[in-house]
Amino acid sequence: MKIISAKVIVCCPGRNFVTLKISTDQGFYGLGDATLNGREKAVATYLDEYCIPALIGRDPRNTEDIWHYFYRGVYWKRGAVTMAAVSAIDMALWDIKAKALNTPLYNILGGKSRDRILVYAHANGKNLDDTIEKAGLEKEKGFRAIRIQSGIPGLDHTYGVSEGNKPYEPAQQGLPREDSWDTSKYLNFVPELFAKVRKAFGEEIHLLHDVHHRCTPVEAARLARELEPFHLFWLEDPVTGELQEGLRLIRQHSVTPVAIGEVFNSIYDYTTLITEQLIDYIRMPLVHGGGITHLMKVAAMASVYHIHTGFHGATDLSPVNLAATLHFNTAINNFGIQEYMPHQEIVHEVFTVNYQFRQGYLYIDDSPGIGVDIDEKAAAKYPYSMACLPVNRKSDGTMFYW
Ligand code: GCO
Ligand code: MG
Repeated sequence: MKIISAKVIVCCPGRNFVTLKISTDQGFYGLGDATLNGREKAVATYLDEYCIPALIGRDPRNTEDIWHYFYRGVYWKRGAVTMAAVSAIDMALWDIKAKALNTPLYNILGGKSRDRILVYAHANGKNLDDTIEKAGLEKEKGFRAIRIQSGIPGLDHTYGVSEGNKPYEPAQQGLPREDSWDTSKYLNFVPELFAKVRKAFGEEIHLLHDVHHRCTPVEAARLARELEPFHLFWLEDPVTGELQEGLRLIRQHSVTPVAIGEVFNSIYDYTTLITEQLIDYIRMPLVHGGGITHLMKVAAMASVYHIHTGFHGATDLSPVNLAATLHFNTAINNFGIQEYMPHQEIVHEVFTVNYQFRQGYLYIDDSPGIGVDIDEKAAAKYPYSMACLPVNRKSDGTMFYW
């Protein structure tokens, strides 16, 4: 089998997505997600200019060799843009490989370790009461795990909280919005938030929280310790991803489980964290972490240290990534939980999907390959529209992490 062509489809059904479609001489084609929120065109260009010409003529079944060609073989390796491109190639090749064998992707990744995938929902209210109400609505939908984010008294915009009644979407049209931040207001509020949420729902719901990289190690250690009585499923990104040593301080002070890595893109971002057992969940998604070939290795390494997966799954990761991830989660032993933020209806005009939510779990069907298709005519109706993630400043104007 040979790759005869490949193209990048950039579309904006409500938000931007970058999809790679690789076609073969035997009629099979594969899809890969290459979406990097706010930097979509950089990945599209990397694929168009540098990767696609080097893919033509290769046997798509050689996923390991092709992965190393675009990773090890490239002098300027790693980085979010490069790895999103590598991920899309890898995902599309595994899609082809499974379709050629007429079997769902999970079958060639190890078969079924489970029939359903535990997912977590998002409750993001304007304030404490609103957040409890929103969490109640998610519980009524059947979710057994809910991420709790809330507006913080005294701050105008808070990470994770939607505008008005719209679904949460961090990327805004045009140049980045400037948010403002105050760590002490945040740290004083969050323990009270979790005390009330736990009281309202009891112990049977899993609660999660995303710090979104905004604490120093000692602040994060204080937060993790103060949240201990409320038994979080996890505390996410308590410190910035690039500061691996920061996780040591959190571990020394608390047993609140920690998840990290949605902005990671290499196994080398994880080696200290895994081998020193500083974390409990890996979040680096297939779409930004080099696809199935690479994540299989990261997950295997994590499993040696009793660390589980909990992959990033916000709406800026396309349905192609979500479906591929569900196959991956179905097959591996050390699956933990999957983030699930449903895409808006308009997204499904472009992408037809093979997964369904029921009572707290996602179910993937047994169609061959990844099982997601793209309607290119529908995609053409929604051209790219520039949108960026916000930036963040402390209340005195100092540039900060968003
Ligand atoms: C999450 C993430 C997202 C990111 C977004 C950036 O845990 O789901 O933190 O909300 O901010 O995906 O593009
Ligand atoms: Mg996050």
